[in-house]
Amino acid sequence: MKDWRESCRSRVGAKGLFNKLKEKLSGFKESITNRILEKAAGSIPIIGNRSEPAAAQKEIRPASAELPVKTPSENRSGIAGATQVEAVQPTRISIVDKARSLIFEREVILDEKDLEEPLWGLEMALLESDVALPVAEEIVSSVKSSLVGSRKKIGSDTGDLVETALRSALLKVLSKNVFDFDEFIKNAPKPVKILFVGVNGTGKTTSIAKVARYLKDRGYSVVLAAGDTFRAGAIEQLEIHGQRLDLKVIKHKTGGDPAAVIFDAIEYAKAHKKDVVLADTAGRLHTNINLMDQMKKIVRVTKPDMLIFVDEAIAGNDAVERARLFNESVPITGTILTKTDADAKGGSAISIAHVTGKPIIFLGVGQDYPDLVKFDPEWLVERLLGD
Ligand SMILES: Nc1nc2c(ncn2[C@@H]2O[C@H](COP(=O)(O)OP(=O)(O)O)[C@@H](O)[C@H]2O)c(=O)[nH]1
Ligand SMILES: [Mg+2]
Repeated sequence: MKDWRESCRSRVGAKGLFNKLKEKLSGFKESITNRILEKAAGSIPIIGNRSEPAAAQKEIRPASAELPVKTPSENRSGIAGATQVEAVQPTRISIVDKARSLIFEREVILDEKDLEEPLWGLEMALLESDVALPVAEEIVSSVKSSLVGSRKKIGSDTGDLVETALRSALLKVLSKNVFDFDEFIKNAPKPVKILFVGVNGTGKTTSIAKVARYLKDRGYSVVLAAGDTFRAGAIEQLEIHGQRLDLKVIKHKTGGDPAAVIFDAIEYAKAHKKDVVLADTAGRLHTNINLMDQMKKIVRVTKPDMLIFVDEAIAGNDAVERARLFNESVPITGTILTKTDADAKGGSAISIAHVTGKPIIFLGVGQDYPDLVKFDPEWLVERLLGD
């Protein structure tokens, strides 16, 4: 089978996932790199490798008045034996360019003061991208501790140095809570009961259909429970997915008790030896006490093996805050973050697991059934820092 990371890559392919954040991180890399080069330029006599001063001199010669002249033998593009002599045109070399050539294989020590401004810029960039404050602070402090103090060998890898610091800071916050959905399904007693909750319109029903397809593709039998008995048309919406995916949908009438529908779906799954029950619920706001109490009742009656909170990445900090409050009300297993294909900021994807202490399980990356990506911190970091 094709490596799933490869298939994720092709799924989101040209889509501009988290483009704005990506741009900001790249701006940060550039500002630190320039800072390092400026510092190196200002401190060459002190930090330069004293055993090679001549080499350093040679490097900057093009900036001086003494221009190198190509000899005929060096003039490789010329006709052999020709006596044509061609002067290299003087070029304006900036202090950063000069430093770049001088400091290759030399060392610069970055102190807190050097990093103050770029790190402030990084924190602002993260906050503007809807990364939650404690998460932004943790990323900044982790980048700072990898860059400050130790002697850094500066060469062609200056950009790599900053990228490595950013990469490990992001991975640290993203990898705190990882969860292998496939392993869980494989090992859990059947039927595995999965309940989907969240506010209205975030993509619960669509995500249920995507997860159903994901499980079907992996050989599991699935039953759908039409637990959104509140919204007109919600049962029909799930039924259409059921028809398309050839899955049994257990339903009652609109206005019925959602806990009873889901309970029936579980009984059906037991009787027919189905592997997984995916239960839909009505959208509810975390501020609506009655509906939050109803959710608690559904959980009490149906005892789900997984409680998945669904929210949309484009909601940014709101999504993170809702996840936190849902998790406080009924402990969630993790989150499906939808509509990442429409989210340029990426802040909720970076913050939600950290703030709730529960993993992101899948990302929704579009409206079609295969537009579901199993969450992988390394994959996300690659999207943010890769070319
Ligand atoms: N672009 C995009 N749209 C999505 C995604 N997930 C769901 N949607 C759309 O969001 C809208 C609401 O989805 P629905 O599943 O009905 O939300 P629910 O009210 O939470 O059940 C629909 O138009 C879906 O097609 C996603 O990952 N990307
Ligand atoms: Mg729905």
